[in-house]
Amino acid sequence: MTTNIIDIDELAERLDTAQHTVSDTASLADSHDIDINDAYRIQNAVLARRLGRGELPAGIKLGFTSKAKMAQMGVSEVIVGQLTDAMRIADSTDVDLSRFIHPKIEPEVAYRVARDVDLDDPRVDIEACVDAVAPAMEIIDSRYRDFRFTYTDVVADNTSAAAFVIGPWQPLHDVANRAVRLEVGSDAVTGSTAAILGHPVRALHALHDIARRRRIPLRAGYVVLAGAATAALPLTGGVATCEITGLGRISVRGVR
Ligand code: OOG
Ligand code: MG
Repeated sequence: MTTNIIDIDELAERLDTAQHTVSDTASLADSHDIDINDAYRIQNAVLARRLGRGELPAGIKLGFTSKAKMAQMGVSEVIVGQLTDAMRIADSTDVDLSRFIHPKIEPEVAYRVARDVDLDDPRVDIEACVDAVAPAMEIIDSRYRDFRFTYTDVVADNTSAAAFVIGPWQPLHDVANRAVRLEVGSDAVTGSTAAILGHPVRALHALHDIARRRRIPLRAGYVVLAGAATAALPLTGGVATCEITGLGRISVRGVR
């Protein structure tokens, strides 16, 4: 039985508790009729709880900007989630895997927002609002059992955001058609930045559009993760490395 009476705070509490107690929860869609507006409201309420614990906004991530990810997760529309400073892991350091339920890692392109974006000014060129680009990896950790969710579930769950690593920033330049390689232990997956909506810069335009519609602030200093270029790999113990031709190589080591 599903219900269409939705208590945003109760569902946000459930997802937030799953995250910080490192225990999974059932799909919200099993018991509730949630539409996309409710899903973003729940996401904001989850974020509010994190900010209430002293975390600071650090950026925005896009999800499902590549066919590989859409196919892996069975979902087909671009989504956004919110990053905080507590999710940031320094390049070439250890990450404590006991923080996560069932972490996966994926290669990303990161952009840096150079100035606050006025969402009401139709003349704003989003590409002119970013000044740097870097190789990155995202650790995703769905709060849902077995990483199974619907489109609205994953939006409510802050698009599985759990942690991210950014490599050295380079002045903004075109990163079309760059080879991407992710290695985790003996597992590897390869792809191209072209998998990100044809060109990663299109992720910025998609973000600008969603940010305007959903009133998501884009502030100076924010990181934007453009979305994975390949399917994600399970993050087990050992070293995970991402290399993007011309952008560089970054790594983290999963430890328990
Ligand atoms: C949702 C997050 C998708 C991406 O880069 O496409 C995402 C998930 O796969 O659990 O971050
Ligand atoms: Mg991602």
